Amino acid sequence: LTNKKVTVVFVLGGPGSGKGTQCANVVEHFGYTHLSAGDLLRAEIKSGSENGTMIQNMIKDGKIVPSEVTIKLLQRAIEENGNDKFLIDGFPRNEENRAAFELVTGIEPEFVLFFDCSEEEMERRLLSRNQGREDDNIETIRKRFKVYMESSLPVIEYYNSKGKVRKIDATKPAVEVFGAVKALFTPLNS
Ligand code: UP5
Ligand code: MG
Repeated sequence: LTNKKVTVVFVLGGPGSGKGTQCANVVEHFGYTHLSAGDLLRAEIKSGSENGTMIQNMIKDGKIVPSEVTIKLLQRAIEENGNDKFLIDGFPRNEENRAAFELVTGIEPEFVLFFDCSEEEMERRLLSRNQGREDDNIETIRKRFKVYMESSLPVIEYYNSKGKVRKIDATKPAVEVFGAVKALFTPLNS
């Protein structure tokens, strides 16, 4: 990423913690552009790209797609968009994602929104989502939880050590969760 100066907030948390739901609220109230790494990867599968089959297999298995693929999609989305503030949802998912994104784009997050939710509640949400996602079956959900614990939590710990994590209790109803989210964005945008 070359000249464009952008503000980025990483939105992290386990599968089904409510990242997408809350990002939609932030877009509506604060004018950010929402970039879900998972949505970009799913769009890439649909577009019939050469990487499509590889991405599809990895998502079905709950694995983390190689960072060059995800970073390219995020970078393109940022460059093509006229906005200068972005919510990056569901990325970085491991230490390598984090380091590569920083190296390639030079972007450091303003802060990291962390949706903390019990696994029991996340599982319940994913199993009742019914939007035809190929990874919303109990077998893949268990794999996603494992990858989250092993690879993604360390990224949150890294940012926590830098004082950048804003932790939200995401087990509560969505309206209450947004109350807490709103309080974090309001001082930045008024
Ligand atoms: N819901 C939301 N909030 C609620 C609340 N407070 N109370 C009750 N219900 C609530 O919400 C999930 C469901 O819960 C919805 O039905 C919602 O209405 C309800 P949602 O907002 O969709 O949660 P979210 O955290 O976005 O869940 P998602 O399933 O999208 O999270 P994942 O992190 O698992 O999925 P993502 O799309 O980011 O990634 C999918 C896969 O892509 C990964 O497993 C991986 O294989 C791959 N991937 C990469 O390889 N690299 C990346 O960088 C990103 C993804
Ligand atoms: Mg999501």
